Amino acid sequence: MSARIVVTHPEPDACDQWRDALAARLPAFEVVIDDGTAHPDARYALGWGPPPDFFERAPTLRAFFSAGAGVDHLMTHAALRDGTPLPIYRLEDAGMAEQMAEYCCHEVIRRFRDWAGYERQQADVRWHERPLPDRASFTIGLFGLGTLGMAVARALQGFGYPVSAYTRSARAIDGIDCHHGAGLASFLARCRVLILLAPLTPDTADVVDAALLAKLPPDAYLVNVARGGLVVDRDLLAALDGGRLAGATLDVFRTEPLPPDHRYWSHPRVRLTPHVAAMTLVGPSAAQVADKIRDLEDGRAPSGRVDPGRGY
Ligand code: NDP
Ligand code: OXD
Repeated sequence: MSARIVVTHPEPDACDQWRDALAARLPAFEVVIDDGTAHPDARYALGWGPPPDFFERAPTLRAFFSAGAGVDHLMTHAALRDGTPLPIYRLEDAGMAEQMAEYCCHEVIRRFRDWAGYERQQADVRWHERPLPDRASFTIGLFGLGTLGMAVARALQGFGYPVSAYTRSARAIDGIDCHHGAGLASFLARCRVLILLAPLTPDTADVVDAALLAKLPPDAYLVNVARGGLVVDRDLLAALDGGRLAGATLDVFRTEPLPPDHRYWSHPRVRLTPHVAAMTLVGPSAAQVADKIRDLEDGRAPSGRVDPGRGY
């Protein structure tokens, strides 16, 4: 009997796509979609937000693969949140880095070139050149400089923007002004646009609060493409209402879908998208997961293993 891989995902279409993509790349395996029954002999599983009893029903797993780059959906799972010996692997780029760079550059350029101002002028039938800010002092700050953050940083540098970054550990990267630890305040003080691209962990939960926002330059702009849980919504709304922050582009929220009565939907200083900054591409992602499964089968250690102590 062939070894089994179980796919668990809240969206039925995604289950079908992952099952077919993995089965095509791993013919020696039987790939099945979780149907809520026991999987006494499953060797690997892949997915997003597994049901509460999933790990009890699949006690023989050798690894779980996240169907995304983020693993907060696993690190907060009741069976895993107190630390887990089960190896968890995350997606690394797999076609997301390019999308994330595109999304963030779009928002930065929109702010830098003041396209919103030109849209207002068009509505007023007004021909007027708006001033261009000094590019050399228009620093873009990245809170998190991992696989996706690096792609964003390099793309922004391609347009000539100075890039600063704040990370959990000390980093030294050519051309990027790197900060960590107590360097948070000096990092924030130069961010004309602050982009959040760190995972949601106990250390980053609620990190963007009133105190942090107050350390940004007046008229700064926020882009959150990480997780909604990094931001204290009440404090962000207060900073936007008071004009302390010029605006925010939000792709991720504490509750998704964002409830229809949430103030973000209609706030004049908020632009929002429904968690699409970098979408999982099943083809390249399944190819990456298949490579990792082959590595494990052959006794090699694949990259992208989550450190449960760090939470990412
Ligand atoms: P990585 O694990 O490659 O990078 C994470 C980065 O965050 C690292 O630089 C890490 O620091 C930094 N970090 C972690 N903890 C902290 C902290 N306490 N303070 C400051 N920095 C911290 O992740 P990816 O780049 O692949 O993905 C980042 C996140 O993007 C994902 O976790 C996910 O939440 C989100 N995402 C959103 C998508 C969307 O469509 N909106 C799509 C895909 C991902 P260090 O370098 O020291 O380790
Ligand atoms: C991810 C995401 O983590 O889609 O990949 O947010």
